[in-house]
Order: sequence, then C-alpha cells, then structure tokens
Amino acid sequence: MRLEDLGYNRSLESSRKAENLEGFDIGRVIAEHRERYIVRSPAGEFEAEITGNMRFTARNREDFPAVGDWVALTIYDTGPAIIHKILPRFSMIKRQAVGNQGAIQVIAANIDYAFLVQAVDRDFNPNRLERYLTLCHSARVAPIIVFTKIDLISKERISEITDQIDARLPDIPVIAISNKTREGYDRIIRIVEKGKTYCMLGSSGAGKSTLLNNLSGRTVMKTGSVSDSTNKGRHVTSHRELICLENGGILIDNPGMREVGIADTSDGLETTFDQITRLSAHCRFKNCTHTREKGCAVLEAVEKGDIDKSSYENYLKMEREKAHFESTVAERRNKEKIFGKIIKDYHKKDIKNRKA
Ligand SMILES: Nc1nc2c(ncn2[C@@H]2O[C@H](COP(=O)(O)OP(=O)(O)O)[C@@H](O)[C@H]2O)c(=O)[nH]1
Ligand SMILES: [Mg+2]
Ligand SMILES: [Zn+2]
Repeated sequence: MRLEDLGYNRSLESSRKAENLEGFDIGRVIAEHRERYIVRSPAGEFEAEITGNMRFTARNREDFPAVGDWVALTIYDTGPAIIHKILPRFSMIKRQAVGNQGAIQVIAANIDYAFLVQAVDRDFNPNRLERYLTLCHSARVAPIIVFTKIDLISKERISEITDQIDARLPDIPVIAISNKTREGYDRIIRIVEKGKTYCMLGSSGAGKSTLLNNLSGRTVMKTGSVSDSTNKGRHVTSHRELICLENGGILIDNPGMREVGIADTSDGLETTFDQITRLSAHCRFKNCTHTREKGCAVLEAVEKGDIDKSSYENYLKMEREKAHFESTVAERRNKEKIFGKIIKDYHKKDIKNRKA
C-alpha cells in the first residue's frame, strides 16, 4: 500500500513540507471512536491517539482528527501510535448543533465527491436532496445524486423521478441504480476516479453500505434496516470506515444523518439555489425577500414556470431557517457577552473589596 493509494497527492506533500513534518510518518484516519483512531499508512494499520498537547490546545471538535484526515504520526513497536498534527484539510463535512454551544461534529474530511444516496421508494424527497446539496456546497464537496432500489419501481416511474430531478437540479449528475440487480453499476464504476475520495450521505436504510460492499467486492460494512427508534443509540455503521477500491477510488461510508439542519449548510444556500441567486440581482428592490414585492424577478420566473415551484418554496423555507439560526446564534453570543461582563464586574468588585 502506497500513500497515493489512499489519495495522497502533491498538494498534501507540499503542506507536509511547509509544516516541517518530514520526520514523521504520514497516514490517513480510516475510523474514529471516542478519541481512538485507526490510521492506515504504508507501514500498516495502527491504533492511534493524539498528543496531550493537541488535546489541551484543541478549541473545538474541528481541532481533533476525523475520518479522512491526513495526519503526521509516530509509530511505536508497542502501544498506540501518536498523532502529532493534522494536515490542512481541503474540504470538511460537518454538523453544527444550535444548542450545546454550537458544538461541531466533523463527519468526514478531505472528501472530493459525495454520493447523495436516496432510495426511490419511500425515501424519495427532492427537498431533502436540496438540503444535502447545500451541505455539500458549504463543505466544498462535489455532489452526485444516486437513486437506489430502482428494482422496486416501474421503468416509467424511474424516468419520471430522474426527469423531475434533472429539471429541478440541472447541474447535478444523477445515477439510478439497483443494489439488487446491479443495474446502473457500470455508470457508478465509470464515475469513480483514481485517487479521489467519495463519501456516502443519506438516510439510514437508503442502501449506502450495500453499495459500498458491492463496489469493494467484500463485506466491510454491516447492512440492514435497524430502526433508530427501536434500537436507541445503535447504528449499524457507527464504526465509520474508509476503503480503497480496485480502480483506485477511496470510499467512506457514513451513518445516516437523521436530519440535515440549516446550521450545517447555511453558506451553501446560494449555490444550491443559484438560479434564484442570479435572478435576485434583477429584482427592483435590493432587499427583496422574493415573497410579495413588485418587480421581483424571482416571483416572475416562478410564475412563468422557469423556476420549479416546490424548489422555490423549499428555498424560502431554508432561508427562514437560516435567518432564525443566525438570530439564535447572535442572541446567544449577546447573552454570553452580558454574562461575561457580569462575571468580570463581579471579579472587579471582589478585588476592590479585598483591597479595602
Ligand atoms: N430491493 C432493494 N433493496 C436494497 C437495495 N439497496 C439496499 N437494499 C436493502 O435495504 C436495506 C438497507 O440497506 P443498507 O445498505 O444497510 O442501507 P444504509 O443504512 O444506507 O447503509 C438492506 O436490507 C438492503 O438489503 C436495492 O437497490 N434494492
Ligand atoms: Mg449503512
Ligand atoms: Zn425578488
């Protein structure tokens, strides 16, 4: 196994030099569980931990390694390897909670493409696809839509679905497959590029792990439709893993993100709804909300049928969520500021009292 087989390239090599990490081994994090990491390198696969210094200087979850990260480490004969540094990431898929101090969870790092996996039966939902797209755009990951389980519906229904998505999301590649009959697999295999990293995103039960297993030719992921509600805290693929395909592509499976919140995606909205973004330059009012204004270019396009009505409605919904999220964050920062001032004043008084 060479580093290149894991996706290593020239730009990573120059960051390694720039950061003076030539004395260390380089590896890629292929799994993570509670601050224990599995790192793969040309020397083999190792359990690893981060240095104490790295832990103490970490400000948030982003400062810890994640699946897909390139790390500089020291490998020992016995005991775990020690991770000294994370190489700069070129992309990062993350989640951000509104509560819990906006805690960030890094889903995966250094991803080139995301397969947005959605089953064509009960799972089919264009609004949700637009959410995942927005997540990709804000993470700087190129999206590819993969519809699964086409063996469960008629040929007519398949074309209906793909036509609908092509019209609504004209710039995003769409592949329809069956993991059962392997129809469409030739297209998936053709699209996977050597040295590029792909990650699977989509609801639980959509067929991500089955696809990954089939592509890899062996069973690396457990599959099945374990319901989240009946098996609290149990995820079939909670142990995320990165695998290398025969044709040189690198694949990462992820547990279904049960919902994609706007916090994860807000800076990607403009790209997902780029037609609306472009048109809004032609609205009469600069602060147009595209809801009822006269001379609104967006409303005109919706009326003419140039913009898909449900896509427009989804856009408004996500914009509202974004505004709400931003005001919640601002409010929390404000409260923290006020609270910080109270503490400061208290300390000041305390010092004064002690002096007196
Ligand atoms: N009929 C059919 N079933 C599928 C297909 N893909 C996956 N499944 C089944 O759907 C269930 C969930 O698949 P899994 O790969 O575990 O989904 P994941 O949660 O997205 O990883 C399993 O029982 C699979 O056998 C498909 O293309 N057609
Ligand atoms: Mg799975
Ligand atoms: Zn407008």
